[in-house]
Amino acid sequence: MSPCSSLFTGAVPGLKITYFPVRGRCSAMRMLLADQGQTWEEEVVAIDQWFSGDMKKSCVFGQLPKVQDGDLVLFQSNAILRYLGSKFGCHGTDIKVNAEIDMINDGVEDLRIKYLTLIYKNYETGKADFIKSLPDELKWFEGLLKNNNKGESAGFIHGEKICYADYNLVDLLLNLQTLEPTCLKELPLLQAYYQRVTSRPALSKYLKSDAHTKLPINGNGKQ
Ligand code: 6SG
Repeated sequence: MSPCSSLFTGAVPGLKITYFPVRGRCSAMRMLLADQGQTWEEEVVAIDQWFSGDMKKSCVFGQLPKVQDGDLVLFQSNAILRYLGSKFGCHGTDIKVNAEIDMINDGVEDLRIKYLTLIYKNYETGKADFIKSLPDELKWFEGLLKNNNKGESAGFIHGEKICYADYNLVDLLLNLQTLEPTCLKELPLLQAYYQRVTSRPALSKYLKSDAHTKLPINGNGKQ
C-alpha cells in the first residue's frame, strides 16, 4: 500500500489513466503501453467537471494525469512514465544506465516545457521565434543518436533497446512536427529515428487508431 493510497478510492484491477480529453502529458505513456502490448482503462475528466468538482483537491499536486495500478496511485507524468518503463521492461536494469535514461528524459521535459509555454502562454507572439529555435533545441538529440553507434544500427535514443524516454521524445517530436512540419529537415538521424520508432507495428497501429487521432494534442485547441 503506498503512503498516499488512503487519499484515494480503492484499488482498481489493471491500469487506469485519469486525464482530460487531450493527448497532452498522457500521450507518451499511452504509446508505451500500446507498444508494449498492454491494455488500460481511461477515465476522462471533462474540463468543466474538473473546475466545478472536488477532484483537484484529491490530487497530490492538484493536477492530472493520475495513474492507478492496483493500490498504487501516481501523479506527475514523468514519474508515471518511469514507473511504466520499469514495470514493462523499458528502463535499464543497471543504475548507471537508468541514470542516463533519466537524464535524457529530463532533457525531453525541458523542451516540452518550452513547447507548452508557447502553446498555453504566447502562441501568437512566440511561434515564429520558437520555430526558429528548434534546430538548436533538437541538435542535442541528434548528437545523442550520433554518439549511439553513429545513429546507424542503433534504433533508440539510448543503446539498442527501447526505453521510456523514447516514447516521450517521439511524442514531443510528433507535436513539434505538427507545429512545424519541416523541423527535422536538417536532422537526418532524428528524422530516421522518428520513422523507425513510429513504424514499430503496435505503436504504428496505436498512432493510427481513433483513440489517438481523435484526441486533440493540447487543451486549448492550439497545435
Ligand atoms: C495540465 O500541468 O492537458 N497538468 C495539467 N491542469 C489543471 O487545474 N508536472 C505535471 C506532470 O507532468 C504537470 C501536470 C499538468 O504531470 S496538462 C492540469 O492538471 C489544473 O492545473 C495540459 C493540459 N491542459 C488541458 C486542460 C484544459 C483544462 C484543464 C487542463 C486550461 C489549460 C490548462 C489548464 C486550463 Fe486546462
